[in-house]
Amino acid sequence: MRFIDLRSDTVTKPTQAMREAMARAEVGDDVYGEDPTTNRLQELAAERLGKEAALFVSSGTMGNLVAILAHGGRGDEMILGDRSHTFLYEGGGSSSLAGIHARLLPNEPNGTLPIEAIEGAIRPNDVHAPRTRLIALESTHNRCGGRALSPEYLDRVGELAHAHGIAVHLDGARLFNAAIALDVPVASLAGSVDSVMICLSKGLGAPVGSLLLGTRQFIERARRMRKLVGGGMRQAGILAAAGIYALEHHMERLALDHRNARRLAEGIASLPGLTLGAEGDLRRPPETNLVYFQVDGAALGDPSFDASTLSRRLRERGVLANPLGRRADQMRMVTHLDVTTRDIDEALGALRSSLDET
Ligand code: TLP
Repeated sequence: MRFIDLRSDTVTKPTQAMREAMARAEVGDDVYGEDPTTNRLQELAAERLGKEAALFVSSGTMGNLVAILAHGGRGDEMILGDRSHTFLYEGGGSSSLAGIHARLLPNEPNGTLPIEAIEGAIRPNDVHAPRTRLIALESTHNRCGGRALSPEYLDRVGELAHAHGIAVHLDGARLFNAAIALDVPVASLAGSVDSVMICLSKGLGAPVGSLLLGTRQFIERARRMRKLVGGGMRQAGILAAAGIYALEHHMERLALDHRNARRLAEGIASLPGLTLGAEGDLRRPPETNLVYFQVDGAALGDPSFDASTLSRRLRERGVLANPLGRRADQMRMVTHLDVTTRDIDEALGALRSSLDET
């Protein structure tokens, strides 16, 4: 059975052309800095994002961890959002491996942290307090419905942070989606942050890999940290070739994923028992490729019907989507390279018939 897999944009498989680029890749030992394809990927990404240097890492989680390790030291503090991926889904690596203390601020529904709240959370220079070293942002913001942070907001946070000698790290796992949605060059979203992590294996469709970008000096420190956590790769050019292919061929097409997400959202909004939108931000159409909705069994006359039940029924109909939330009252569907507009219409059909069963 062929599944329409809407669980995440991480599930994309390399295209034939991408596989061919991988097979052709010239390789060397990247721990010696001798892999020509990895070097080319790093240069290409640095140029696209307007940063001095880049480092290829195995995953987004590793990119964020390596950034945190390179920015801070044990007992330093990092300001970040309570819905951020780094806080929720990275195994607590910032505290357990980097020894960084987290100062959580509630995310606004649009993924921002209010400027005044950030300012208020910066520690005074006092022996009792940890030192605020880092502010971590995320764009697009996954749990805030895939919303994109504006260049103006990023500039304001950068200004505030730098006035206090604090660095800013941006989890840009889906930064290209943000650039497409805002219709701005991706470099305009990275200009005022000190480091940025981008993922190649989400909407861009590479099988593996992320990049961490920043100044040359920062990337040198990050390279040491990557080795420390076991992330030094050898003939990584095979993977980097997929990344180059993705950057060169798969960026513009993200607009199609966004259109598909809106089509899916419009269909969902018309179904009983489902309310479009991420928690705290209902009925908002998606800006990018993440479609969140709430599942209300009571409204369908069956309080036991939740997102887990819906997920099971969808699977029986060839559609994969994950339930979310402690009470399984939410669901996320993600559009990507391996999902066509026709698949979206089929998925809507499967949703409709799953609800009709109740
Ligand atoms: N997100 C995954 C899951 O971990 C939830 C997904 O399916 O969305 N930052 C952000 C904003 C992310 O969404 C993710 C992955 C990461 C970092 C981590 O990337 P990987 O999975 O490559 O470690």
